[in-house]
Amino acid sequence: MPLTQVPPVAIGGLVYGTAGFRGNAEDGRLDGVAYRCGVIAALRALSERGRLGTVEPEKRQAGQVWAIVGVMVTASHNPSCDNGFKIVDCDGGMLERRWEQYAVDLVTRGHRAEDIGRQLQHIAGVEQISSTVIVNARGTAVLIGQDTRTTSPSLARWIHRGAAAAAEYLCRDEGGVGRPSASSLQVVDVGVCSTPALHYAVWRMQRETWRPSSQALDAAERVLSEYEERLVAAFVQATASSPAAGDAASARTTMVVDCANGAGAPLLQRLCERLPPACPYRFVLVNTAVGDADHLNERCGADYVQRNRQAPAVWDSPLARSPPECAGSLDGDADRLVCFFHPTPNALCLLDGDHMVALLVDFVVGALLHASDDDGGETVANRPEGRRPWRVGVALTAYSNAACVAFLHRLRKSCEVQQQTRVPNVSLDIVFAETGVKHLERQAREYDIGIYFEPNGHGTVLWPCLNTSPPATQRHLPAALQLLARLANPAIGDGVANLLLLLAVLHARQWSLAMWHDALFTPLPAVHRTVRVPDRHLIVTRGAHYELLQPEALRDSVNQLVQAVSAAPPIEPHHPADAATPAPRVLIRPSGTEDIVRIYVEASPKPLAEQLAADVEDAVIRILHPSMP
Ligand code: G16
Repeated sequence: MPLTQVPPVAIGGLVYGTAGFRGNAEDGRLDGVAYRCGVIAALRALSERGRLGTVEPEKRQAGQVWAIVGVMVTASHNPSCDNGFKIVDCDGGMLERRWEQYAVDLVTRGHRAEDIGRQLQHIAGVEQISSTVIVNARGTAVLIGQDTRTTSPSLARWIHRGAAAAAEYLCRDEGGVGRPSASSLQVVDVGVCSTPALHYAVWRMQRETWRPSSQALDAAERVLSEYEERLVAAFVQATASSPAAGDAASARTTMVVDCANGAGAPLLQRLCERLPPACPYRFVLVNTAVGDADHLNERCGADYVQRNRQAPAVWDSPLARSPPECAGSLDGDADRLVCFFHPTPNALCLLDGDHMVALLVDFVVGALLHASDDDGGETVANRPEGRRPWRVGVALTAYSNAACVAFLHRLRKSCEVQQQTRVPNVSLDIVFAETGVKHLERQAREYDIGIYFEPNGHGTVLWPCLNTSPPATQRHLPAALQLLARLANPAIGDGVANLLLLLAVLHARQWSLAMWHDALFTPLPAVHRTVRVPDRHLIVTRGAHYELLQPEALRDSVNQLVQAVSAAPPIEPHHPADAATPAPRVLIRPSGTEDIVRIYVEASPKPLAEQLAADVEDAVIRILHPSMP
């Protein structure tokens, strides 16, 4: 398809927000954005092909590795009328910032075919995408995945057209010489999959060599099925190796999983079918109506449960009448998870990303400390060459509850105290990043083991030590952690993989969800609110803790409100180990995925948090939406 039949971008002022482009997709409004995402994905893959050819000539000799970029069609937790695009970079992670900017330029300024052509040439020049690369682009592919929205298949076709047109246009620019054959840049649609599965496919394929006969679709389907096999195998092994394995089937725990009527449902169904009868968990999947777009994320899913502290509506199961003791909710594209249980029929206890990060850090640090006990009397003198303390890093956002942060600091302190009299084996850092997996992931990758989570249920454990350390270090990673590493998605946070990972850890500890909930910390009362205003971008903040800078009137109002409640009489400590209850906190920021302002208030006791949140909401409306009554 030539560049002359380019659909227009029907939505103004789009930004590559927290996780790509998003908007209302009705009436083809996102077709133009899809097309331009295809263009960018093709260019990114071609630039990677060029880099592999010049920078890593040894790979040429060993056989070429794939140069792959993914585009996921999804608006994740948003309502079903929305859709969007998450571009998966060549390493399986989030798109590099420079390329985000190219994408924004193309979407906001590439109005006509000529504009797109000019920008294409500009990017090809800056990124040194040579004519040789464009013509000989075998082993280069754009993989398209889609969630279950009704608009996804047609948007996937527009991505396909954009990617193919970009490659064709650049070839034509070479004077018509060496027009690419059909197999040069391959653009393939893998159909419905979870976002993390697409990340995994890209991550895995770029570690493989291709042959002249290789078809990207075959390779993608193979690695996607390998992703499922890997998860099942690691979960079976992790839950079989615990001391309690082999107990009677009656001891099995039933885990109810709300699939949000989205892309996680078919994936989890396939995984569950392959679990052996001896598996200590029995999964009951609810909200699996993927053909019914109206029900996607509708009163269900991770976002709904986390923000409302409410159990999901269950559309397709009698379980609605008997609240489960062990449950989890995925979101529409299955990249996040929250867990919950009902201590009494009408109450809900939530286990969000804070509980997940606390459990996993506790487990990882504990395993590393314990491993050093097993080493017995290691000294600086007899420590094997190349071995140094494990650097464990935890990356959080300002939305993490102060009680969780306090727990992690206590853990860091206790880790230091335990190692005072011997050669330290573990160090623990706690760092903060702005909202968004893309920010957290960059921070977490700086460590040997990086753990990042957002309270909304996005997160994972990353194991950079397994890719970069000398093999000697790998051998010293305790077996329990090597197993966890196989359960975690190596490319990105993954709701389905995390479900299995967390259950494996709970099984190893012989903990129920209730024990997990009570064991680590008690969150301070927190309230989330969202407000729709005419222009959410009037809110300007600074840094990972979202210091409010603009509008000044709002900043001053919020400061006054916080000071007023801070001056209130002291409150009882919320956790016995906390010396004092932290001060009330208010965060206000524009969402990067929805046309809303997010307000987060943390204060104790709960009625104070509720009142403060209501007052802050009033201030936001008064200052940013003066016409509202
Ligand atoms: C995306 C991002 C998350 C972020 C969430 C909400 O998730 O990947 O990191 O927490 O959006 O972002 P915001 O507060 O800016 O709306 P998802 O699951 O919606 O793709």
